[in-house]
Amino acid sequence: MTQIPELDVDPYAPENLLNPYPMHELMRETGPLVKLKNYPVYACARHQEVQHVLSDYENFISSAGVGLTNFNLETPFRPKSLILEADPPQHTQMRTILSRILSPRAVAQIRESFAAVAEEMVDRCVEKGDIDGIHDLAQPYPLKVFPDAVGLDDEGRENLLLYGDMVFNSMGPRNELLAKSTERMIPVTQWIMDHCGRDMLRPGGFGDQIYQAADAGEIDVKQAAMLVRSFLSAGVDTTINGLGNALFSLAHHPEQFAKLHADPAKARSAFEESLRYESTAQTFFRTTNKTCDVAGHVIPENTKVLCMLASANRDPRKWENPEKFDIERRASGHMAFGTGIHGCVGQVVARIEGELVLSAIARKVKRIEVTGQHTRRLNNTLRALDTLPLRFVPA
Ligand code: OVV
Repeated sequence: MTQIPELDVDPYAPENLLNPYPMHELMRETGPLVKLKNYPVYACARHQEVQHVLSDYENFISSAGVGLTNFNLETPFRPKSLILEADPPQHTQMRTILSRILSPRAVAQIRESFAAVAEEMVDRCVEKGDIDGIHDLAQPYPLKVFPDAVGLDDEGRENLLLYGDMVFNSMGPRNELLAKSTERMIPVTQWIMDHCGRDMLRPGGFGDQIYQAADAGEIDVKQAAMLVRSFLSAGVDTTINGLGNALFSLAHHPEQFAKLHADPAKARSAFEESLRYESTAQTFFRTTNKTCDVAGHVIPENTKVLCMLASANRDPRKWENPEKFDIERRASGHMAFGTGIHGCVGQVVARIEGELVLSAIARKVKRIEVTGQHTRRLNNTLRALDTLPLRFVPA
């Protein structure tokens, strides 16, 4: 058996967070499985191996954390998520509840209200003309519709942004980025936990529906609060940057935007392609439960395996012209939502947010112009924009 190649790359170095694509190519072309020199982890960057590791939940577990930190060796950054950082059968029980609340049927009921907000916000952007794609649209939209659907009050929602940034930074090393985002950890965590209580959640919303599962005896109230925490952790920063990355990709590919404008029904596939092309969640880890085999290589027990989702989404073994942003391609099979039992439980909600906003833009905007240099917000896990100066030329 051949030796596993060792690579001297740091996925968390600022230059790689700013532009991860050369590093992805190096990792993919070095082999199906590589070892990192700077961290005690193995990594896979090709589509096939990422899919393998994420699908094999019995060998590649989540309960030791899905970030760089191995919870068998170090204390978690916060009490473990009951769904993200859990394995069957505990995971299955929680997943059943959240998938029911976020099912296509349930989400169909909120579609109209999500659409109304998208129309209104895009109208305001068109009136302004010169906008910041992040601050005027990609951020306010999810920050309005998702917490509304969960059933939160309007006040203090900026805490959701700070908390999301913290949670996703905590999946990387304890670097400057984590230190900076945890400066306000105590009050932000306090706000989040306070807002996981039933008294803070509007009757009938997603949050309240979790408590209804507690009423039915499926879980206890402490578990219910922790599941609300999962919604507040995973539902905002992800969709903000999914939308931001979609706007970025469309603004930088005017010929693709022209196709969307000509046929707004392409909004859904345009959003899907932008998830493939600029994946919001760049990485997740698993931990080996026993000695494992990946692509003919042996990985020892209790070892972290880094899955490069965004790299799998540009693997030429899987995709034709992966570097081309093409809203007409079939982007299904991408790893941006993960796959398997831990595949994003909120993906139905994420997709309608993307579809509704892109559909409104497609109809109301003739052309998107880039009017200045965008800036990035570096995060250990998320591909995130800070600013995106654009002009929406009205249709
Ligand atoms: C997918 C995801 C990201 C961050 C947090 C959680 C889930 C959670 O369950 O708390």
